[in-house]
Amino acid sequence: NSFQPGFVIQGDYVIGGIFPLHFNLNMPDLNGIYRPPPINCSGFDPRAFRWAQIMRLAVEEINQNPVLLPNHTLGYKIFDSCGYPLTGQRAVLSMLNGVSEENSSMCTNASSFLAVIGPTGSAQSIVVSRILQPFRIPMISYAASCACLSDRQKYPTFFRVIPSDDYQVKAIARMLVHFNWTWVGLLRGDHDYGRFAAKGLLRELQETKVCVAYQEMIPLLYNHQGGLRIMKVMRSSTAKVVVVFAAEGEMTPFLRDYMTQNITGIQWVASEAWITASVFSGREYYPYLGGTIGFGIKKGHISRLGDFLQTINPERYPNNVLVHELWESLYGCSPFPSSVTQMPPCSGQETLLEQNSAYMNTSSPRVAYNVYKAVYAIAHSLHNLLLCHPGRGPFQNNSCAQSNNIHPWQLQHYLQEVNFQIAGEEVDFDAKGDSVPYYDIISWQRGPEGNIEFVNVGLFDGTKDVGEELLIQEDGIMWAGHQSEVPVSVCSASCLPGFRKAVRRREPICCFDCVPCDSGKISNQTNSVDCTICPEDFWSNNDRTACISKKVEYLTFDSLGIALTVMSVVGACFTLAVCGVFFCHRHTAIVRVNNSELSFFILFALTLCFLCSLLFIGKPTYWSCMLRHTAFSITFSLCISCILGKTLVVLAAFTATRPGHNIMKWLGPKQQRTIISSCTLVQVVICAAWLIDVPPFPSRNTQYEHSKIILECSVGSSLAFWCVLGYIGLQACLCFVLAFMARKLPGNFNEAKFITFSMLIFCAVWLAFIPAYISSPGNYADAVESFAILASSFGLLFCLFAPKSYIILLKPEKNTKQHLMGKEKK
Ligand code: TCR
Repeated sequence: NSFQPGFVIQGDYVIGGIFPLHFNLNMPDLNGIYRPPPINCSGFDPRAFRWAQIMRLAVEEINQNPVLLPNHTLGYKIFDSCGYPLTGQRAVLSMLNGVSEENSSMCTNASSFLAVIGPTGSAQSIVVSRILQPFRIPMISYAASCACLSDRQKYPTFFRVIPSDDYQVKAIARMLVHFNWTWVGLLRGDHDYGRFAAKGLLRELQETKVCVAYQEMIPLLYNHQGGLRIMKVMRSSTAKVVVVFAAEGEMTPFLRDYMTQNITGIQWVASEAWITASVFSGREYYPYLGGTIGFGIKKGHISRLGDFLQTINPERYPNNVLVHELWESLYGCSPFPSSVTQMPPCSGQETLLEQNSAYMNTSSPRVAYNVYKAVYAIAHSLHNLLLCHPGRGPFQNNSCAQSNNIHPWQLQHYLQEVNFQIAGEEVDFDAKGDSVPYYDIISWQRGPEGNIEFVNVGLFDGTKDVGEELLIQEDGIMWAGHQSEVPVSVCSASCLPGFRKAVRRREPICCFDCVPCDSGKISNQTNSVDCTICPEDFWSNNDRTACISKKVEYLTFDSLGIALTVMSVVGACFTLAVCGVFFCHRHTAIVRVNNSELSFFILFALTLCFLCSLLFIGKPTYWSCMLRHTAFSITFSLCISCILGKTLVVLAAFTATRPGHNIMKWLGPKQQRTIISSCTLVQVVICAAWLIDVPPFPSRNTQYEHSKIILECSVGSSLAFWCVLGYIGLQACLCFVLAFMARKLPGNFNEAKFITFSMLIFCAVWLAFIPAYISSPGNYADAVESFAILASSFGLLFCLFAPKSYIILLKPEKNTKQHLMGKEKK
């Protein structure tokens, strides 16, 4: 056991201290066949030794303090827990057994301890607390932070001056979210601290968008294979940020292997237990650990710390093994060489000045400050206990504790109540024995000599409102790999606007694919879960990032519209020109023979037909829609009626030449007009019925192409539409049949031939029109109809009038009655 000469003080009230003065456990073979040898601790830890010194310092200060505990002295005994539960148990048992330093076989009074300070780790604290419970001895841990220890039912005598890890995991979760590290690895030590902290972090992360890529455990008794296996996982994972809940003990061998494996690019998030471990601050660590960030407990100022620590040296404590070990570990030499150690002898010139050594680093004590606070907490409680007025005490019958026989449980009562100031900071315990949740954010930055410095870059104050707890000064921080930009650790890069997340099967939600939104849907934020449908009359843009109003389309004066216009105007002009020619030559044979009045009618109707096609160009309006089909059908009807009339006349004229037939009597100009107008009238009536009942109307077609609104004329009633076309078709067919019958009739200039031909063209055009019209998209249907009108008009114009015009203009010698009838004379 570790109380060493010079390091024990007797006092009126004795407190015990348990510190992990060594970090290595040499487990003997416990196979039960032979008596197991004692367990050996090795690997001296100067940092823990410093904590023990702080306890001594605090007790000395209190004993010298005339205000705190006047007329009483505090004593202490310090035990080595060796950093393991097993050895922690051994420490507390020997403490309770009261092994005396003079004679180790003699027991002293077990209850001489009023309180215990320590041990460090949660796992040891649990064991120690369990053992102390029957004696109701209160314990104050300066570093056991496991949230599990907040359970007053299980650990009724447990107090601590370190915040519960519940706050730390909350803080780490906030930080991961803050830096958008959504894909992290999680390492933990194999102990209660690591287990509960990892569990707590996973619980905290459940409500965030952070996912844990892997979770690995560093073995308690570190071994090379176990370490390499973890490093393989780390290397193969895409998670660049690794959160580690471990203590210095297992981190040291792990990091040694990590560095020999030469893994870089990992951004460490250190738990509080190793974020201030100065063993890792050497310059060789910087390439691997530089930029590490984590939460450290509050630091404090202990004014006499430096001076006090310097009083320790081998000359002053020649028989103290611990001081020897300190020298050995700090300077690598043995102050009093013996056969046991293989160290070279010390020169005697070694001085404790190095600020960076694990022992003398007094710049910002954190855990050490906790030890200091814990001792003071006991002193203040004891002080309050002794101030008790008889008859007004807190115990049964308002009694007080007897100053010469204080029971530990009486002190516990005062500990629970204690509230005092130390270096301007208030110290007290809540009902669960916990202390205030406050952390500094510490970042490992390169110092002037290339070594690592622990720089304070923010804080986490758990007493603040949600959302305001975390405060980080990010600028100037150098991250892992000496990078000035915050490292990125995501499973999948975030989806840009225009895409949505698609979760991969059997993978965490942080891993997803980005799928572009369908057309008509958009997402305007990064990382959208869904694409939203555009409102009516809106459509997605090409990038799918915004809804834009749909393009409105109709047949306008673009190239197609202009071509149609030109054709229709040219057609109309041609017709008028033919009309002019016929009018000038109205007295010539060819015009007269061929029923000039009807010809003019036809030309007039054809002009209208040409112009009709213009109605299809331009934005459909209420009026233009009504006019479009009706105007064209009536003019066409008129036109074909005239042609029909003409055919009848031709047919009649020749039949009439046979004796006994007086058909011409029935086909005088008057009758012709009647026939024409009645035929047209039928169409007019159909159209009128159509307009009155279900008139065509402008409509918006969004079905054909979703990104466009096509303005078109809905026919209103397709029955009416096809009736109208059917009627024209009927007329045309009739005309064709009659003309066909008359085509063989004699005469040099038999019009019936041309009529047959023109009707053939006409029918061909409109037969072709039907499928084209039905299958034409949107506004092209109008163009098709318009084109059909033009084509059939041109067809009629040319077939009926080109031959005559040719004779009139170019072959006037043939333009005689003799010639026209010539064939008959031959
Ligand atoms: N809680 C750890 C042990 C520990 C520690 C430390 C050890 C903490 N902080 C600083 C050495 C130095 C936090 C536990 O086991 O509960």
